[in-house]
Amino acid sequence: MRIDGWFYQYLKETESTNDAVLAFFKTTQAPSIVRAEKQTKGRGRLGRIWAYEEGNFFASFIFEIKIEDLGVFSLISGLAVAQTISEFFPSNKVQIKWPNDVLVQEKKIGGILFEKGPGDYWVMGIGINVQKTPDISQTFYEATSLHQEGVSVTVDDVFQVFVQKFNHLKTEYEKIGFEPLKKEVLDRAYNRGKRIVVKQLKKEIEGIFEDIDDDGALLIETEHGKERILAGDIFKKEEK
Ligand code: BT5
Repeated sequence: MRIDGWFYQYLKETESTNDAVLAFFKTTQAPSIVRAEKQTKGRGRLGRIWAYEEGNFFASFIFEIKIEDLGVFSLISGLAVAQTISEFFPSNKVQIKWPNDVLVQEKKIGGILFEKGPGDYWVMGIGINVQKTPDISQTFYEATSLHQEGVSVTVDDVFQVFVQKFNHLKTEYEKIGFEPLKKEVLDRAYNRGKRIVVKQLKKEIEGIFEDIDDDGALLIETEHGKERILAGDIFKKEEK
């Protein structure tokens, strides 16, 4: 089956749609999507888990990305999730926590995982809490769902809107570049202008979140000057 130019497969259950889409791609050899009703071993970055609850959204997209565009696609994917949620919800409340966590009222409602596929292909896995908020109290994020925020919508509607938003942003980027899209990313950016701590595997960097560059990197002003950051988790520096 095809949807808006993508080969499409729907699964009742799978361990991770990021793995399932790689298997599907072996048969399609073209941009493809796998969506699953149930995901039993969903993952986040750095070996973290992505919690499953019934009625939530789990899908992975595989398509070609030039390595130099990866940072921008990472942000565009978050923007597409934010725009999708905004379709059902007052948009000024939906924020992007760099690079691509999507927050409502400072709580995480959507997450994205990019993983390398064959050749120039990359897998973009999207999780959105639609009907239920998972209990992730053991971890450092608070979570929410569209349902918890008072929005009643089906996962099919969320999927349809997401594909449309993502296709549109991808085409815009390919036609006119990142500059016009960057403005919306910055307008929605959580903690912009604030003092933040960026946690990386082996270090923490503290500074003011000033900007995002044309490659999607985070620019922060630290006590040693400007730093350009390509990966990490950002936290608000708690005021004392
Ligand atoms: C992410 O990782 O946010 C990427 C999540 C990607 C999930 C999709 S679902 C479809 C596809 N198939 C997969 O196997 N994965 C992708 P990260 O930034 O590392 O955040 C992980 C952290 O988010 C966890 O440690 C928890 O604190 C929190 N978390 C886990 N599940 C959550 C949920 N359902 N809602 C909100 N927060 C969650």
